[in-house]
Amino acid sequence: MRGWGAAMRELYTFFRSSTSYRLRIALAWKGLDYTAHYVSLPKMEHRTEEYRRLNPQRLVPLLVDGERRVIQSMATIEYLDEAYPEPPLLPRTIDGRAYVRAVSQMIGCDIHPLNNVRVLKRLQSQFGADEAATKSWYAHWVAEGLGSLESYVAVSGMSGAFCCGDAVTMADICLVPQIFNAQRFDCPLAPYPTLMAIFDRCMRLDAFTATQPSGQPDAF
Ligand SMILES: N[C@@H](CCC(=O)N[C@@H](CS)C(=O)NCC(=O)O)C(=O)O
Repeated sequence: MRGWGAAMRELYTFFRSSTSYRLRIALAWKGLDYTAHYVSLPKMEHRTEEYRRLNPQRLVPLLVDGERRVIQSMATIEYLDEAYPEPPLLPRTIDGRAYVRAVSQMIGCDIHPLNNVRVLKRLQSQFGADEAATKSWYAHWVAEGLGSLESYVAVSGMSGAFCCGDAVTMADICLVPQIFNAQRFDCPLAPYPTLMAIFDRCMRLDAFTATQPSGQPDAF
């Protein structure tokens, strides 16, 4: 184990949360141990006063690293990369970093927020969307987002075994959980051969498989 003692690092996580999965992968990739706290989204544990005191945004994940509390999964991955640089999750070159951040944000800013739990719930409570309508909304934004991402990664000239060359980066850490989400909602994935080839390669690595949703102690 590198870095600070395991007792000083804590992750607030929910097994099915793709943003939590991002951090589980990043921590595993860097060999950083932590104590997990399981926050059930269906039980609304993230909306309790107790959790709000830890994370005013009332979302998972939350990383506590010693004296630091870090929220927002992509900001947290960048934080981990600065605090524990090896192995790196951002490329050394300015072009590589711009590309990895762009891929990550296409997922983290333009796909995931539209399909988040509270957005789907709001569609149902405010507009009366039933399960079929909710699923169709979900599939629409996945198709729109992954379609653009497939084209971008395929023509970028930057990809290799992984999104950026042959090294795992934050981009792959954002991609894999998003594919898990798409699979859970039965979204067709055949139109994204480049992304799925990268996904398959990631899923041969321990950091991605050992941290996947179904293997988490809070999975049901
Ligand atoms: N941009 C934030 C998003 C965090 C987020 O939305 N987490 C979801 C789980 S994947 C959540 O806590 N959802 C609870 C809700 O929507 O009420 C991040 O990347 O950390």
